[in-house]
Amino acid sequence: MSSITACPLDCYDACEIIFDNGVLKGLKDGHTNGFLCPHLNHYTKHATIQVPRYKGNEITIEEALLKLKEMIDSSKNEDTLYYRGSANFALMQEVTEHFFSLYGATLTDGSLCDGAGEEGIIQGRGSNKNMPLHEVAKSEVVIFWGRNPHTSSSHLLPLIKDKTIIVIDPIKTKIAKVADLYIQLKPHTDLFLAMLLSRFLHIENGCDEEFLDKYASEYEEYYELTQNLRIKATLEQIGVTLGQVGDLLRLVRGKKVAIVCGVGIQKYSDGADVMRAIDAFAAMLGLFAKEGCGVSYLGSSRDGIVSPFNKNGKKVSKVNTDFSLFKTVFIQGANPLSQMPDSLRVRDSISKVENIVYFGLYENETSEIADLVIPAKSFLYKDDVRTSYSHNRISFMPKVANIDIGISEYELSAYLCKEYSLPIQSEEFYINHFKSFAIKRVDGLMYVDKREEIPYINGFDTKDKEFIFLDELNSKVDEDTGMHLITCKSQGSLNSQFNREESVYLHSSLGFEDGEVITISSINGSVELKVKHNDDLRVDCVLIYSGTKGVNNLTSSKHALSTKSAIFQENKVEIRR
Ligand SMILES: Nc1nc2c(c(=O)[nH]1)N[C@H]1C(S)=C(S)[C@@H](COP(=O)(O)OP(=O)(O)OC[C@H]3O[C@@H](n4cnc5c(=O)[nH]c(N)nc54)[C@H](O)[C@@H]3O)O[C@H]1N2
Ligand SMILES: Nc1nc2c(c(=O)[nH]1)N[C@H]1C(S)=C(S)[C@@H](COP(=O)(O)OP(=O)(O)OC[C@H]3O[C@@H](n4cnc5c(=O)[nH]c(N)nc54)[C@H](O)[C@@H]3O)O[C@H]1N2
Ligand code: SF4
Ligand SMILES: [Mo]
Repeated sequence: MSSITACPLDCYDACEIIFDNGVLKGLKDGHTNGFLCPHLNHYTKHATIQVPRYKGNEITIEEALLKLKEMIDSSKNEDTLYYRGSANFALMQEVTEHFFSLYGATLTDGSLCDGAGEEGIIQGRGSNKNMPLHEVAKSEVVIFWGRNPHTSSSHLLPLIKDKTIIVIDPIKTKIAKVADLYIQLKPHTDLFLAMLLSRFLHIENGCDEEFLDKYASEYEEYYELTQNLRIKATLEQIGVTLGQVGDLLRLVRGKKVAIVCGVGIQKYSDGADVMRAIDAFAAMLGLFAKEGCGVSYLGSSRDGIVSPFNKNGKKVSKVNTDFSLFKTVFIQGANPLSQMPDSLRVRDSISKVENIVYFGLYENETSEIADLVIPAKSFLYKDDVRTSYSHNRISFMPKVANIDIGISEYELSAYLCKEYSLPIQSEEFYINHFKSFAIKRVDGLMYVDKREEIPYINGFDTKDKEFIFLDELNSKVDEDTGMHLITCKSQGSLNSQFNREESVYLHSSLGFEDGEVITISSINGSVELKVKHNDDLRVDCVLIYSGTKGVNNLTSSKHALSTKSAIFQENKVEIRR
């Protein structure tokens, strides 16, 4: 018998799946287009944790739950930390937070992902409403600005086949190789490129004045701010030519343009300003409130959904968490020992915790050090509903098969709520609650009811409905000649899940041999990795993919300037034999 479900992974696409006798296939209808990516094509082949264990010894699920309760009981409520990652994006994942919040444990806030960019968007527009996939499909020109669609959003590719493509990325990605215009700028200089583009657009009288007068009337002041940049010197420093600026403006003027941004541009302390400057360029072009135009980034997957769960409580940042302050740390759907910045600090801080609980699917650095390991059920074996941060579909995810291994988030929470006499509704109640936000549109598919298809159609969500431009230039072009760490997503892994990378990628002209082991270091720490040559990189870039063991020894756990977001690419690195 076949059933329809959806991929739960932290991915723009949120594909819909036909589960047919153990085989997963992409749904033909809608954006999934009949294909899945390698993660889901091989999903059932990855070995999962089968049996719970305590201090290395196998135990039953019942014993594991008793142990968990004992650990929670062993200290004051707020001395238990609840730390959830983003491995599974479905809505029922938060039911555990409901328990820990009611119980009075400490929760987390902050972002390891898109937080700085989101903050910049909110500063400018008053909210983060995303240009959905279906609108990108209606554009004539697509600018991939720090997004690598072949790796992280492959279901966008069939939708943009005949469009003009522009790519802005320090790596000559697969999409860059077929682009009409490719700009291989120096990392962490997008703010200046975006400002110069706005300035030249204004000089060429290319701004959409009708739109600006109505929705972004402070644009002349912003133009003045862009005049603080010295044109020739800045272009030289960022690795862009005047010709490229001219070409870009020629390709976008008067066209329906989608600027598709990824997290690559904002893994820096001033990541919010970078995103806001790109938004400002979009505003100067009048790309908001029009069909087929806009800026696509990571919207909120929860936009339009009201959570039925309790989520209040004291919160600490998930970027620089001081684990040592807690007696019990409950980790769900995350691998903080690999994916948080500054791994050496994380390892040291968490080593002081008496009770570390890991609730997940796979063995990894975190399960290795956990005192109590509780296997989760994968999405195939539990009921859920999911929404996306890149499109407006809502997908139902019924349990497609039964399994005796592991426990679902709902089952675990129901047990704990019962033990502590805290209120929890039935699983069916929550699933129906989430389903109530779905509406069937003319194409026969389900969408989140309250999301605008064309964001900001009635103006921005700021006080006077106007876009708020950056009014200060707080950053300078980084003139340090050190090597830039690029740590983006790999094709084979989803962060630290599935087939993880093991190499450092360098331009061959740097003189290191393919296959030799080198040391990469920063002010935070170092890692040894095998070299692989990649001449699609700029010579000043060191590429170590997310999920590579040890990559976060190099990264800083400082927050971005205006929000609690990680800045994985802020540190410069050194390489040596
Ligand atoms: N296969 C696969 N897919 C994934 C993931 C995965 O691990 N693997 N992870 C998922 C998650 S959690 C997320 S958040 C998304 C993110 O997916 P994307 O938004 O695509 O993010 P990244 O891969 O981090 O970076 C994208 C591009 O930004 C470029 N870049 C880096 N620094 C700069 C810079 O300073 N300026 C500019 N202009 N470009 C820069 C990189 O070279 C890279 O090509 O992907 C999701 N999808
Ligand atoms: N150097 C570097 N570091 C990065 C990044 C980078 O680009 N470079 N990217 C950052 C970003 S954007 C993100 S989003 C984070 C991601 O970091 P994490 O959120 O830690 O994600 P994963 O590495 O995918 O680890 C998730 C674990 O969750 C478990 N899991 C999967 N499904 C389920 C489930 O249904 N239930 C439960 N209970 N557990 C499950 C699996 O065991 C898996 O090992 O990493 C960040 N770290
Ligand atoms: S592309 Fe993304 S949503 Fe689609 S199957 Fe792969 S990981 Fe899942
Ligand atoms: Mo992410």
